[in-house]
Amino acid sequence: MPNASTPSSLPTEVAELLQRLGVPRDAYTGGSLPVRSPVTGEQIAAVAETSTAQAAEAIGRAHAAYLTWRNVPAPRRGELVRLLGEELRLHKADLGRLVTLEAGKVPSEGAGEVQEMIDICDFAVGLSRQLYGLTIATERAEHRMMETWHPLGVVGVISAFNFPVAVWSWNAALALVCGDPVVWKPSEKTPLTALATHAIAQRAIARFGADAPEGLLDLLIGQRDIGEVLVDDHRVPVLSATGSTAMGRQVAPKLAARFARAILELGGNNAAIVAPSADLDLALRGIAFAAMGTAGQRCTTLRRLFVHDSVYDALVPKLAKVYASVQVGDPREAGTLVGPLIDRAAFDGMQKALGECRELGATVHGGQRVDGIGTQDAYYVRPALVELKSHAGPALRETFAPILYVVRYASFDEAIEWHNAVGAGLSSSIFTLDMREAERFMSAAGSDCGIANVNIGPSGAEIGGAFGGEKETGGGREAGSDAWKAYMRRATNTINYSTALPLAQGVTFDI
Ligand code: UN1
Repeated sequence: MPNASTPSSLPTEVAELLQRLGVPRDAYTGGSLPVRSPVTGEQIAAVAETSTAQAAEAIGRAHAAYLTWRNVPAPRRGELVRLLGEELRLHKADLGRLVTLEAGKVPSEGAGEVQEMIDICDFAVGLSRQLYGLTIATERAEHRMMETWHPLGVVGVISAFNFPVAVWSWNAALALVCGDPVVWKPSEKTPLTALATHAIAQRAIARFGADAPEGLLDLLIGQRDIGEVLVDDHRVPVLSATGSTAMGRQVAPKLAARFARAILELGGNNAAIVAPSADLDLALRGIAFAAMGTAGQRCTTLRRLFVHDSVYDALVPKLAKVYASVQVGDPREAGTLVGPLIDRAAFDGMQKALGECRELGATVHGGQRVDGIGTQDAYYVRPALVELKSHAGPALRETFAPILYVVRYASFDEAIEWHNAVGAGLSSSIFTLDMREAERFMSAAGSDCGIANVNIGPSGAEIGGAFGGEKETGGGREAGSDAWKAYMRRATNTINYSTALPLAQGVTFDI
């Protein structure tokens, strides 16, 4: 295990990575925004911030780019995304490592995040030849009715620290093939991976050539006021925002007031049901990754577990053992599965929730700080498993930390009721071998989430499906399936190739 005496060359390694990834030195040295690595807690860079005036200028450039880019044929636009995917493949190791150092993810998850970017690029390249509209039967003779999909305009992207680059790519890869420029405001906690991604994308643009207008992809570094520029600017007809439900509550009314589209990916309070017939060994592994992976800092993290009375004693003590033994530590060390929390606020939020649990008389396994890694400003915790007497208290809200609340249930109806009794509606799972239960869970009367899985935890979705959720999760859908439609406008076209002018609904208007 690493300890405080391990000499840290982290800032040097970060600078080397940024250099290899093509980020100019003045973008990350001497700027006004300090960047801290959650791995050691030390400062690793000082990034130059975008002013609100510069942000507005970037939106202006992006809007001008839209006027050109929309006329480039979609399959040709797809070629740019193909090149982006190629550049990401070339830089996967370095960008993945930077995700580890800046966001604290363990290496396989850092690399996995870049793989998710590559996957969505591949998906979008295919999509660039499949932006299909329907041909619709018309009620009028010698007429044709069809729909066409057109580019919409500048797409604003506000992303969070926990998926510092993949969320941009879900939006950017689709937006680009759909004919839309992208202006991105990453989390102020993870600007370095954004700068690196931007540099990679600029290389793809340079290879693509003159068809790509200036301002097609832009990056705004800063705090909330910079995000607000994107929210308020009428030249941004669609905004994808990932973050807390509180953030969504601020953003959504402003977008609605100017009739912009909102793609909101907000909080999750994801649950799993472990039914009497569950394969408990598989459930144990599925739960462990979903609840402790990414140190509980995915929006899809498993936070609530409903275990049937008949299997509770066979499963929960084993789970408690895994919680006690899982390797928590510096993500640069081999074997680490649980890295650091992003910052002190995350640690304090976790301790507060655990305190409330103790007051409720819950049994709390783990949750304590793991010392001796990095500086005092690095926050490592043993994941917490909390056996609750009832589905109450902090289990009803999202705490962005590795806490898994476990509640015993007796009837399937009761489990479904508790499952749906929270504000968020992102992801969900059931572990069962009973097909009736599985189907009920996925039915209209089952899980109310945007994602409902069987014998898989709620996290770690592939990009081929539409990603997002209901209720306080915000209703947005990104990535696969037909999520692309949010980035385009639909026109319904009716063409008359007759010499008559029959009106719909049999209306006559003889002049
Ligand atoms: C997020 O946590 O913001 O399904 C996104 C997953 C990942 C994406 C999570 N593919 O867990």
